Amino acid sequence: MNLIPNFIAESDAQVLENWLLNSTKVEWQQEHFKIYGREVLAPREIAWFGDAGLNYRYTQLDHPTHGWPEPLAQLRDRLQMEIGQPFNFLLLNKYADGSQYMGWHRDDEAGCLGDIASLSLGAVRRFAIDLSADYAEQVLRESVDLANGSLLVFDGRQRHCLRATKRPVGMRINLTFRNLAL
Ligand SMILES: O=C(O)CCC(=O)C(=O)O
Repeated sequence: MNLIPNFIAESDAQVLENWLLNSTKVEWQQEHFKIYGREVLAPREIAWFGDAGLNYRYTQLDHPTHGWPEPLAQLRDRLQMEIGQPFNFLLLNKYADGSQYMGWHRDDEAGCLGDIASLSLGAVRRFAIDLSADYAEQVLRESVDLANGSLLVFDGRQRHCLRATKRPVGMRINLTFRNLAL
């Protein structure tokens, strides 16, 4: 896991956040999941982009892609150059306040290869990851506070989550660039 605190400048983070909130190209939606037969509303909103013709299917839902709008294509190009791996899919998460979160999970479905590059915009939120080796007796959890403009590169096969908080925090948007096996 590698944290780069100021991957993008505050002013660029603001421009990107405004675009993500206002562009008609970004279709935010709150998904429903079925858990033990019950319909549950996800405690966040999502949007997604990727190379035309892909479909990231997880939690039994399809996420088809139709290409990259300009500001996101630029960011993907920079990440590919600096991290040295391809990214063909982007999942965005929007947390309205501290009550919204992401539970513990792994991103190993649908052939997600290599590392995930995760850019944070807006409120500081705590991310936790379980770095324990498979079958280890000792649980090795690490937490990191993700601030505006920071980039976290991590292995999506390791369990991770975004904590809820009772602190009065504002909105946060998270961009997770991924490489799906074709
Ligand atoms: O919002 C975050 O930083 C976590 C996102 C995440 O866990 C995911 O997209 O898989």
